[in-house]
Amino acid sequence: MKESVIKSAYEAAKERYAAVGVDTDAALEKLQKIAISIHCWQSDDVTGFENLGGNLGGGGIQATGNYPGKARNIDELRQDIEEVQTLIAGKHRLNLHAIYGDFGNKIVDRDAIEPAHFTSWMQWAKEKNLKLDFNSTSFGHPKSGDLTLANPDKAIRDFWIEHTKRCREISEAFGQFQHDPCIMNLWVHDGSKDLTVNRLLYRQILEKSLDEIFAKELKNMKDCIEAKLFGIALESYTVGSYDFYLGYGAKKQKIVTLDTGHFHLSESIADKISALLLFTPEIMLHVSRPIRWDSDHVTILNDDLTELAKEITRAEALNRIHIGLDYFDASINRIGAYVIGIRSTQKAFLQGLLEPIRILRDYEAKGQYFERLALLEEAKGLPWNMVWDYFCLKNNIAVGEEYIAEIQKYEKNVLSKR
Ligand code: RNT
Ligand code: ZN
Repeated sequence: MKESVIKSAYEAAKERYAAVGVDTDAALEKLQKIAISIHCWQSDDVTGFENLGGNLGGGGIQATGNYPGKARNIDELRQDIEEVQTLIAGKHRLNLHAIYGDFGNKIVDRDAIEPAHFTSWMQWAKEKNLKLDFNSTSFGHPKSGDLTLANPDKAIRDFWIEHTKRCREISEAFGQFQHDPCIMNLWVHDGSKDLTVNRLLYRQILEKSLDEIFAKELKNMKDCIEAKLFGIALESYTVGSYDFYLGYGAKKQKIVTLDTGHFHLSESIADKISALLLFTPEIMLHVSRPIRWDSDHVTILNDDLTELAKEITRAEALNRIHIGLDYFDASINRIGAYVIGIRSTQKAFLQGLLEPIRILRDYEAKGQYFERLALLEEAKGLPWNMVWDYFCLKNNIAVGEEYIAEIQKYEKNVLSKR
């Protein structure tokens, strides 16, 4: 695309936005600083590099599709992330799961992982200007079963408590190394396929396990806890429901992770932001796209996402929000899936930053509700996309659909040879 066209379009957009009291340069400056925590697991369908012979199904999550080119080892995964980096603007983070350690050919069980298994990740991430985040992994293991941290069987429970404690130490090591707190997410699939008469019991056990895991104060990492509505084969009951973790997070001042696929489909995740901001320290997001269920489709720029981003910018809460992605589509080019999701998330936040909020709030304060609704409608058509194109140009990355050709090239030269 011609540089001069993008620039003059931006100048026109800038004027148009100024008319509704919005400074596009200031919005771009803020967008530049938004870091997205890129989930490593889209590149290999959540397989990981353990040599334990586990399978995903064990924990109620599922990647569907069989598109060629999936990353088969650490080098390929890193190569893919490096490719993604060339197609997105800004400085971002990489979100690792415990099963992605650098284990070589060794079998390292989950209760034996340590920071040393992630040294090469820390070094590589530093070279690539990425900060690391982390996740404990309860699924895809012979001891996963239906219950991990909420298991009445002490031996199994202790195994997972040990695993999660070790994950916190690994996160701490990341945080120290990168001089920036590592955000560690804890999600366990624990639940029941059919009716249970012990709802309280399992929740009591989970609470105790969490207390034990979090007993040690760590300074360079932050804990997040993630709820879920249900999982495949665990449909009747989820121990770590939203009520459970919201209560736990408010009481113990832990960060609650909002995965946009983990609620009833008609529930607004955007509406939760302002409530959580009042009672929990920060918020972690898992931006995903549920289709009929927690299907983890590639994130796209839809109303749910723009509303979520707007609620965050309206609350001026960007400094209290961690934006992570969480989807895994194995049916299309996986690098393309990354780039679509990351760019769409940035576009949503840009729209939030460009909202004519001052005038809208003024209308609202005066009870001018027709005017408020009219401007909200008109704002949807303001030329945010010209601002977006300019953002890409400024950052020296593919503008608009130009990135499609880049990904096709990568598929031809790299992915098709795997
Ligand atoms: C599962 C949760 C969880 C996982 C990742 C892989 O439903 O969303 O966050 O998707 O940890
Ligand atoms: Zn999630």
